[in-house]
Amino acid sequence: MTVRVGVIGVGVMGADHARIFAREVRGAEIAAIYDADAKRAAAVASETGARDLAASPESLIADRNVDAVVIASPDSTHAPFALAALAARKPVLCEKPLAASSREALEVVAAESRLGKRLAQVGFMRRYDPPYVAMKAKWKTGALGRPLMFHCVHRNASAPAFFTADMAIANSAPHEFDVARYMLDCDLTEIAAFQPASASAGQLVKPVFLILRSAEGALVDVEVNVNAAYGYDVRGELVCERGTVALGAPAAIEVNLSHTRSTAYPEDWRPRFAEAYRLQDQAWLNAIERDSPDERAASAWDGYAAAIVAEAGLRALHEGRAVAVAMAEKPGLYQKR
Ligand code: ISE
Repeated sequence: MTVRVGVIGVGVMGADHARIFAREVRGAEIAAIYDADAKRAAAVASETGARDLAASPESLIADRNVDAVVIASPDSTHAPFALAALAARKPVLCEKPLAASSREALEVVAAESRLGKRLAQVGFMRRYDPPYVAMKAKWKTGALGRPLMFHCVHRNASAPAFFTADMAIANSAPHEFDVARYMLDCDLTEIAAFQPASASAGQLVKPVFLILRSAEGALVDVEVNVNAAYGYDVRGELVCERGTVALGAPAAIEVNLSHTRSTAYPEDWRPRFAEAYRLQDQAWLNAIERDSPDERAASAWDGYAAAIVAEAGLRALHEGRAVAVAMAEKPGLYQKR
């Protein structure tokens, strides 16, 4: 089976997904591309062999030659396009965040529940990253005992001038919120947020330090530092009752030169998570072929969960106190079977 994929938005991530579907996975072809920048759409279409340039996102979703839709347009458009794809009963892979607010994410959850079928997957690709997967498999063997703490570090080399501390919580940290829920197999119930004093206050966004509690009582701490300067660096260590398990550096080479041993850091997340994106996109295609969701996939409910934790985190930062995460009731469609 060949899934005919339509891609809405071919900026950084959309263009990457289009290349992955065209060249790096089995069972897909790029049927149509839409981007608000027509030149960019044409360039990615010719690079990926796309058959069609759609006139609008709506016409791409409605196109009978498009079986499934990737949404990688600006964040505020994710939920409306996801809802349109669900209305057309087409599987959708939506880049994170699923929606601009938890309320809007719940609309996607409600629409999918009404369909009675999980058709939406959110692009929380870390669930497919081999080191995170191995970390989870290790503690699940039982040898380490129960998880007590999960230390997370998320550093970007630099952030654009418009980036704010709120965006560090609403846009960057959701990766950790999702991977913590995935790793610990339970929800996050409380969050507190702090920022250090800094000599360069007022210039660059300072790091944000988050402490969360899980439903089973484990603690999660997350450093989000969007102006770390030295490179892209994601770390994680799970501290369990009898030992710990930490992420290694995948695909990093070690150089010995001039009396020094060194490893390089990438400029952004794409090299670090290249394999995770590939595995995620392949799993999405396989799920479409099987007509049942991938068990590791982030569902619309997971997209909602990340959004509601981020909203509690923003309140925690602004109000200077720990805030409880008030999750809606989980619809039956998303209960584990
Ligand atoms: C960026 O916004 C992303 O979405 C990437 O997936 C993430 O790894 C990166 O750190 C973020 O800045």
